[in-house]
Amino acid sequence: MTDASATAVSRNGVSIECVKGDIARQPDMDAVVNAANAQLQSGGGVAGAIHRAAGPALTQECAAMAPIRPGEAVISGAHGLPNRYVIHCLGPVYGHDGPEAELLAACYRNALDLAEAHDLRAVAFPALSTGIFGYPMAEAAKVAFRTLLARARSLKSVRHIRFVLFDAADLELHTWVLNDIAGEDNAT
Ligand code: AR6
Repeated sequence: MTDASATAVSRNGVSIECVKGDIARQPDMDAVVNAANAQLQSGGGVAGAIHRAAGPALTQECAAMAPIRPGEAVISGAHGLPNRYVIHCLGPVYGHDGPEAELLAACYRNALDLAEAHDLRAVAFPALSTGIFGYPMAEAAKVAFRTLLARARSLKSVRHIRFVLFDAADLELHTWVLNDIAGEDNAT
């Protein structure tokens, strides 16, 4: 379950919130996003939590869609997870896959496009690329929220975007960046 709701910003009837919690425990979301590897197999961090909770059927389903490239997103069933779908994104490895910001933004856009194509209302994201892939968290948060706020203006089915952060410091940083970017965005 979600531990704490920190902040929410609304654009065009779409709410974007940051919470502290585990991406594999978001039962009120239609889809959760996986910080995947190219082969769409289990791993550490988010991918480990999602594949453990979903079970081996997720790995089997994903094998047919692999490999994917940085910036790409694909969708699968959720199997043992309490959601309808998993959207798998391959974020850029910082300092290796470039241009990083464009590839990271593409992940968020492509994930939302898949959610729209499946008429989903609520989608939860982890902070893609900020763990094993080494993207500095503040920089990644700016890319993520700029992309989500811009895309929120044209979303038709998605109404609720949740950003799930693993610990209190990450939540605090994301809350700050979301409010800052939402303020900039209001000023334009
Ligand atoms: N719920 C929410 N956030 C989490 C969770 C969780 N259960 N676990 C970790 N985080 P990462 P990446 C945070 O490494 O950087 C995988 O093994 C974590 O603190 O999962 O995109 C794949 O197989 C960090 O801030 O994703 C790939 O090879 C963020 O989620 C590679 O790692 C992302 O961390 C992907 O690396």
